Amino acid sequence: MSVDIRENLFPSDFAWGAATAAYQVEGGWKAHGKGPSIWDTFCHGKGRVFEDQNGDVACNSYELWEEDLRCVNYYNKVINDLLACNITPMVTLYHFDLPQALQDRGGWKWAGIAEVFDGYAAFCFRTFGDRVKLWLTLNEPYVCAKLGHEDGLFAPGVRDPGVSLYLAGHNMLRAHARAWHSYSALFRPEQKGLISLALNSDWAEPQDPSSPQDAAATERYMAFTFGWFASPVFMTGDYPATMRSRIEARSAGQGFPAARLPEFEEGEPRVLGTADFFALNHYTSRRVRAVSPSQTLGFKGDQEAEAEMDPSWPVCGTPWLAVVPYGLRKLLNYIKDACGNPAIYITENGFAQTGPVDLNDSQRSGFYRDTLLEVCKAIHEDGVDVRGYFAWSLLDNFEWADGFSVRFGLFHVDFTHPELTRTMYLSGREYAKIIMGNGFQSTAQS
Ligand code: PNW
Repeated sequence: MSVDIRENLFPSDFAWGAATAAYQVEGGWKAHGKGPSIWDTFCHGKGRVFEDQNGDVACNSYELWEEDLRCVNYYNKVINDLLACNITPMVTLYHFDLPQALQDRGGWKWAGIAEVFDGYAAFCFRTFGDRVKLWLTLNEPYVCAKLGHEDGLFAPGVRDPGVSLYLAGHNMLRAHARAWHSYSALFRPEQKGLISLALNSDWAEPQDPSSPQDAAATERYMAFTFGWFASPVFMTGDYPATMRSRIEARSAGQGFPAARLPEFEEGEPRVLGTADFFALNHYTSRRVRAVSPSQTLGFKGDQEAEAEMDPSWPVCGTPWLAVVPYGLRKLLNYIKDACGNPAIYITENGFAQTGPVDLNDSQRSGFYRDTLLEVCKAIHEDGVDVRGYFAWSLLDNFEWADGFSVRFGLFHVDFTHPELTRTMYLSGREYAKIIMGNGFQSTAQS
């Protein structure tokens, strides 16, 4: 079936959205009795974030959502305001900012965190679940594990190659599974919502398409990034076989008493099937090549693959983000095949701007258009069940270790102005037109 870009291109009930995250926009870091989170601690240290910036105030959404909002009712008010504006909230329970008090007990490396998370999730279901029907437990466990516990580039800033990331990832899966089971057993019968977790994934292709070594390295790369969390939840209930066998063999060779990749234990809540839809955060693509085996302890040695940019791909504001719209279509097909054709929400996708502010961000507008055309092809030509697309992000915000130097917003935020003035970018207007037309009918020339 060919796609006519002058027609409505998306299903009539397609969900359009824009995403944010608490630490990145709210500020209010000590407001109304809030204790510090690991990102507060991380940013208040030196040399970790661009120009030692922090999210103490960020976009100050905590106050600017409406001046008279106060702590207890903040999220209730946000949810009610969204519903009043005919916007359906999809709520993420954990987006990188763990309470520091839990980090002090070991954070995601502490097995007990699964019960604590489950209790917190149940509180949220009980408090907000009458109105919130779409839930995500965790945002990007891969990024939290790898950047937070292997590279130390994100909070909690742990640099412990090859060990901590697997433990943190494992406890995140245990926590997620418990929350899904609690929702299913205790809340779903009445609240009738859906719950999943947001997994980030690049699309990967072999550096040399004719090289079997590069093809195998590409498979390993997908197994170690996508499969690490998708396989336990959507495919087999365990980590990918290649992760298990490689890490087991290497751990033994490195003198560890047990494999560095934990086991899912008998008697623990089942992880397989604990997602009611697939939530995908996608930003970029990579070319992957095989590297020589190395005994160096770490995720990279376990994976034995090197991911690189294709020089022909344009790079937007931040160096890791090559713009490859077709990669999203390929990845959607990959998920369809690997995970049994799940309903998919694209819960984050976006384009970064750095340097001088350009409100006339035609490149970003073009990025959204090109990318959404690929999503359309995936829906209509490939039969992928894509249910929604949420742009990252609604507002320019605190971009983690890049501070305020990298801007992803549909709205510019003037962080030098005391009122943190919001101004819509051209891309915000163009995205609104796409949403209004449920496709490209009002913007397409061809
Ligand atoms: C996601 N990387 O994180 C997060 O969910 C958002 O909070 C964030 O603002 C957005 O992407 C843009 O970066 C990522 O280094 C952070 O590959 C870093 C990477 C990928 C995703």
